[in-house]
Amino acid sequence: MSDKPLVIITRRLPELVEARLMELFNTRLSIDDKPLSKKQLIDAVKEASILVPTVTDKIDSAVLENASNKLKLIANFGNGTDHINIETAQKKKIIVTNTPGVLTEDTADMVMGLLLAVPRKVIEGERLIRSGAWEGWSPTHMMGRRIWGKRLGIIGMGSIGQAVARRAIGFGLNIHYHNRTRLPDIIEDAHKATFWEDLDQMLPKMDIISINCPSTPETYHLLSRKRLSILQPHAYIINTSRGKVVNEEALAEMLSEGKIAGAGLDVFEREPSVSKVLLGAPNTVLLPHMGSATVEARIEMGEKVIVNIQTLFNGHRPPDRIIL
Ligand code: 8YV
Repeated sequence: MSDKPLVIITRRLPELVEARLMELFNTRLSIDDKPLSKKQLIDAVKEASILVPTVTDKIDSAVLENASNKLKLIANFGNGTDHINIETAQKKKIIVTNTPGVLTEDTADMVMGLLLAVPRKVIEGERLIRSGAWEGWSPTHMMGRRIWGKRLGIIGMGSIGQAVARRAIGFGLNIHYHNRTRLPDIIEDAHKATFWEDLDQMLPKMDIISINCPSTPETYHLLSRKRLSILQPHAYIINTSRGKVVNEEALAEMLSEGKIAGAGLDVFEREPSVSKVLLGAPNTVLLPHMGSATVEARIEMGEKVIVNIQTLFNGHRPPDRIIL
């Protein structure tokens, strides 16, 4: 048995990343790639010096209260850390890091994929062909809505929001955004972006909404039933951030009733479960949380994790610390 600090990885990571983790550290890999149960997570925080979780591990205060003094770092494999109770971690002097920057462009690409797929009925068309029921071209068949010239309202204009704006400009969309803080003029000008301090004022003017803010207590149900009801009935919603930012039940009902034109969702409130109403809603494209699922992003996320661990072992502060 090694006396080096133990690094516990909760899920399978790309081969390259796992091999490097094994070379560098006393690493325990996940064999079966199943999300850890609460009991397994508690055992892990009791034993590990470093824990490498993912979005599927709920590291709440009940889990963290069981952490031994050995646990120095939770090096999250992913950007969002809403599944980790950072406050309790900080109280227990456990550093939490994430993997910023490396999944920005891929997530923004997925926003564009959904933003094109929903109004232009891409998936519906594909399903029709495969069903064998296509009877040929007709002037009024599969009519979607034009993207060019429409207003895109981005909620959360951090690096992913800005990457979406850069792409959306190329598709002729007019960029609007709501953010906790207004961006400097130079960034606003570069994105030809209009700032809305008041989300309630922005929402009824938009044709498409893209949610790109993190999930925090403040953003929980930011798109509440009330806010969803002030959207124009021809509006589309794209969410690649976190399901909890939208009242999913209200959204599903309003999609089914035709009060919102459509939605492209890569994230859900209770993953991996998706409500039946949402599954049956029209003009809705549902994806299994794959916004950052490229080989490149997942390797770079692994590299970030390794750098954070190695920096700590070298006696320095890991670069991607989450600070409340
Ligand atoms: C990751 C994500 O795949 O980084 C995030 O916040 O939502 C995803 O793109 C996931 O978090 C991995 O843990």
